[in-house]
Amino acid sequence: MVSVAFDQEWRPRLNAYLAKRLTTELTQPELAASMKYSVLAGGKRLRPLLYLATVQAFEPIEADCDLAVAGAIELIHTYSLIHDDLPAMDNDDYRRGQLTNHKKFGEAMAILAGDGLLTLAFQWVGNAAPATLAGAMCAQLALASGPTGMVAGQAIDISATGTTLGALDAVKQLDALKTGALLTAPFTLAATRLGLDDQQTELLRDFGGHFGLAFQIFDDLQDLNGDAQHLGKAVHKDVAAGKNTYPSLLGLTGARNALTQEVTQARQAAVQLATVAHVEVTALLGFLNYFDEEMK
Ligand code: GRG
Repeated sequence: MVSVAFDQEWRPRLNAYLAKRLTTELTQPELAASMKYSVLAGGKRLRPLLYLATVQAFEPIEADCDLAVAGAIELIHTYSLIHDDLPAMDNDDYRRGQLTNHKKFGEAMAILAGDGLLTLAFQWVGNAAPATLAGAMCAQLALASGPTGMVAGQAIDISATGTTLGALDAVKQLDALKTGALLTAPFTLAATRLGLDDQQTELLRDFGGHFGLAFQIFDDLQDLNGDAQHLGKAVHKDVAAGKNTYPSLLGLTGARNALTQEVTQARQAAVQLATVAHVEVTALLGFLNYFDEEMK
């Protein structure tokens, strides 16, 4: 998925960092167990690795600061999954290959685990970021994850349940907030941490925006593969169920074309960034291989 050398170095370091801090810093045993259960269950670590890869394109990663910021992004992502799985939301039984948090620890503790992860993220960034940048980075994280970003997307999704949004633009807006905002956060946070100029920041945002859309289209296509043996039938099922997915709006070929287009645009943004900033973006481009399976 990511470039091999980058992944082999930073994925284990990030996982060890998360395990160590969650083991040493949390004092309430039941809450600690519940928070650790979901974070340490694994997951692709896409968002924190995107942050680290972006920083590394420009300068060496500073473990004390950058692992805290990367880890914080993963804490917020994990909180969102715990809350998304709750009976009041998606009511899911399994996540990351194991029982969902509320199935294991009960609903009340799962809510608190999510609350704990969300707030801990801001503690980590506030303490680890350079003093002159900590406020801005906390605000950026809030903007992406809170009521102007991911939480708003989730609210739109909940309000639209059972209705078909119908228009491609409406689905794009929903996804840009629900999954895209937190997927773009690694780039905006890295831009601030690195002190990038407006043009470089815009190109990174561009990469993040296209990556986020590609991620959602890919996720929709992959869901479909699991749904039925015959893809055409599965798309038809999505349409009949009023699902707001790219294949149900665009058809299978249309969704695959849209995925290819987003990946192409993300690649163009990264290549342009490499040119204007005179940096190496191999690790960033490596993330685009994630989508290969649906682009054959
Ligand atoms: C509850 C405030 C609140 C927000 C929830 C992220 C989210 C918003 C809901 C998740 C719903 C979902 C499964 C969307 C599909 C795309 C997605 C975000 C998948 C999960 O992210 P991955 O694939 O997960 O990066 P891992 O486990 O690999 O980290």
